[in-house]
Parts: sequence; C-alpha cells; structure tokens
Amino acid sequence: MIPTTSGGRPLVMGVVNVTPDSFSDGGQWFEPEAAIAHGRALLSQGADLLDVGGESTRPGADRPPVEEELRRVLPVVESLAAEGATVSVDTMRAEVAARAIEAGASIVNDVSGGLADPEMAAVAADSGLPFIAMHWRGHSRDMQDRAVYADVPAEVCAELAERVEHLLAAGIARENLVVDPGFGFAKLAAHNWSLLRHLEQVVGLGYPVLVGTSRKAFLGRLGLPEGSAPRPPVERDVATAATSVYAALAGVWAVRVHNVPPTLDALRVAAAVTGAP
Ligand code: PMM
Repeated sequence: MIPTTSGGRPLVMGVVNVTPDSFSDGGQWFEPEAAIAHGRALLSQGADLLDVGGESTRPGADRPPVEEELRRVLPVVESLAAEGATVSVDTMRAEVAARAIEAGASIVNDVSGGLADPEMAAVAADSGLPFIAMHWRGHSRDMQDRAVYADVPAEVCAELAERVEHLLAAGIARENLVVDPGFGFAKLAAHNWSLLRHLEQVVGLGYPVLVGTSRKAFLGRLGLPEGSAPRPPVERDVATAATSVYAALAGVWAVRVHNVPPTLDALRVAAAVTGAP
C-alpha cells in the first residue's frame, strides 16, 4: 500500500544518501552510523518517509559495483526500518531492491523506472510493494546529452505512460505505482521549469506523483547574473520549499527533500491556506 497523505499536504520524503559523491550532500553520511543518525534526525524533524540510496545519480557520475551499493544501503535500511521508519530504497538494481526489501524496505524507488535492470519489474511485482517509476533517459554519465525535447511535459508524460504500461504488464499492481517526472534527469534548467509549470499534466496520468527538486542545480542559478557560479546546494533549501509548495498546489503525493523543516513548514502553510473554509 502506498502511504497516504495527511493534514492536507503531500508527504515529505527525507533523503539519506549513503554515497561519497552525491551533488547535494555527498560524503556527509557515507558511514552507516552517520547515515542512520541522519535518518533519525530527519524523522525527528517530521519526515514521513526516508529514501535510502547508495548510488549517486548526479550528472556525469560513475556507478559503484553492486557489492559496494549493498554494503552502503543494507545496514542503513535495516536499522531505520527496525526502528519503525517507512523506508524506500533508491536503487536501479533488482538485486539491491530485493536485498533491501529483505532488510525491511517497504517501497522501491527506481530512478530508471525499471529500465536500467530488466529484472527490476519482476522483483517489484513479486514483492507486492509500492514502486516509484521516475522518468529517465539513460545513466548519469551522459544523460544530459539526451536533454532534447520539443514539448517537455508532453514527452515526459508519454514516456512515463509507456513505462507504466510495461510495469503493469510485468505484474506490478496499479495501486502500487507512483510516477515521478525526474527533475534534473536528462533535463536542462528550462526543461525543469516547464515541467514544474505543467505538473498538472503529470498528475493527470492518474497515479500518485513524487517530485524531487531538492537542491537541484536549476534552483541555484535564480537571480544570479548569466555565467556566474550557482549557489552551493545547501543554499537552495528556500527555493526547494517554494517548488514543493508549487508541487503541493498541483496535487502531488510526496516531495523528496534533503532538508525537512523548511519544506514541511512551507507545505503546512499551503495546506492551511488551501484547506481554510
Ligand atoms: N533525485 C535524485 C535521486 N533519487 N529519486 C526520485 N524518485 N526522484 C528524484 O528526483 C531523485 C531520486 C538525485 O538527488 P540526490 O543525489 O540529492 O539524492
């Protein structure tokens, strides 16, 4: 079952990156103990779910070997799930998904929507757990070469709808599917803004939608002169809260963020305004 939203706002998924090289927080929680402590902190700040990942997907990143990905994520998933957290595993590998489920993960978050590993859809179907399928056009190493669109929201929706058909045919239950337009994945800044502007088209696919804009590069360039260096990722949390409010107004199911309090606060404001009599 997909966790349900509460209080008239989208759920907040806190990011636990157990990686040395994520763009936003790489290396900060690379040791299992540090990652577990970070997950607990996110929960105490009000995160509804935790997303644990062991592979950086920043543009240009190389993939870790599967054994290394398992070493990174399993102890973190196991501890946090044992403490009662709802944990999703952020992986493109069927083996990592399967082992993480054994360790207590209750959602699979695959940024490739099942495209990167032909075994993934079957593992997700067999598990009977929710599966998050993100819009994806290829691995991070060269994904930005594929950021070519005539109509971004229409193409993202068409490609997601095609993916959903494959996943349903592979046996994943309709009520277990979540879709995600994949901000920053094979997308330039203008593509991300266009997607956000037309998010209702993604919501219109008829599945719960996850939005992950947190700290992404397109938020770091706002208000700066052309050609200047973007603000560092940790200075993008206010912009993240703003995009999360926009996503909430479009009717998304959840937002995936690194820093929970600013976004949670902003979402509560949006819920208070829209829920007011
Ligand atoms: N973004 C990142 C990683 N995993 N999963 C989903 N479903 N959606 C996203 O937008 C997404 C993701 C990259 O961000 P990070 O490296 O800071 O985790």
